[in-house]
Amino acid sequence: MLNIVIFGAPGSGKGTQSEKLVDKYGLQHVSTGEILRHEIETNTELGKLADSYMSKGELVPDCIVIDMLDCLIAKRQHVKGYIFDGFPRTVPQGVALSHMLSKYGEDVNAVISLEVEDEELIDRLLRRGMISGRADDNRETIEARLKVYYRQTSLLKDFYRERGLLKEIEGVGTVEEIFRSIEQVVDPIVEPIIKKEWQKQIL
Ligand code: B4P
Repeated sequence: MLNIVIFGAPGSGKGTQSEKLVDKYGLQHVSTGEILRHEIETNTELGKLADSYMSKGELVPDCIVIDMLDCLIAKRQHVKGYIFDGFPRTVPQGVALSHMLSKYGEDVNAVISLEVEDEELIDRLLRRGMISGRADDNRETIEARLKVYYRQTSLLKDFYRERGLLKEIEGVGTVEEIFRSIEQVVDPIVEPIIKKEWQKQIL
C-alpha cells in the first residue's frame, strides 16, 4: 500500500493536488475538511461541534478527528493506499496516524509539503470564498487559520523531517507544473511497492 500525506497551509493546493494523485495512483482520498463539512451540512451532532471550531478558524479537537479517521481506516476494503489531505494537522494526530497504520503493518510513505507564501494563500482563499461561498474563506477566518497553521500544524514538518519523510515542493505555478514536481517524488516510491505486490502475488 502507498500512504501519502499532502501537507501545507490553508490554500496551498492540498485538495487540488489530491484529486490528481487519486487519478494517477488510484489512491483513496481522505480529506478531513471535506468529511467535517459534510457533517456540518447534514446537521449531525459531530457537525454542530465541528462547526463551532471551524467557523472560527480553529482546529477541531484531536480526539474527535483521530476517532473519525480510525473508524474510516478500520472499514477499508480493497484499498491501494491513501492520500491523507488535511490530516494530520497536529503532532498528536501524526503519532496517531502512524499508530493506526501500524495495525495493518503499514506507515506513511511520504509527506508532500506544498510551500506557498502567505500573501498568495490569502488571495487564493479569498477568491475561492467569492466563488464557493465556503464559510471559513473570509479574511478574518483565513488569518486565524494561518495563525493556527504556524502555531500547531507547521510543527509536523520537523516531526516528518526527522523521520526522513518530508518532501518540500514549490506550491506556486500552474496546477500541472506543481503536479509534475509531486510525480518526481512519488514515482520512485511507488515502483518498489508495486514490485513487492507482484512478488507477493507470484509466491
Ligand atoms: P480543509 O478542508 O483541509 O481546508 P484548507 O486547508 O483550506 O485546504 P483545501 O484543501 O480546501 O484548499 P486547497 O489548498 O486545495 O480544512 C478546513 C477546516 O477543517 C480547518 O481549518 C479545520 O478547522 C478543520 N479540519 C480539517 N482537518 C482537520 C484536522 N485534521 N484536525 C482538526 N481540524 C481539522 O485550495 C485552495 C484554493 O487554491 C482553491 O480555490 C484552489 O483552486 C486554489 N489553488 C490550488 N492550487 C492552485 C495553484 N497552483 N494556483 C492558484 N490557485 C490554486
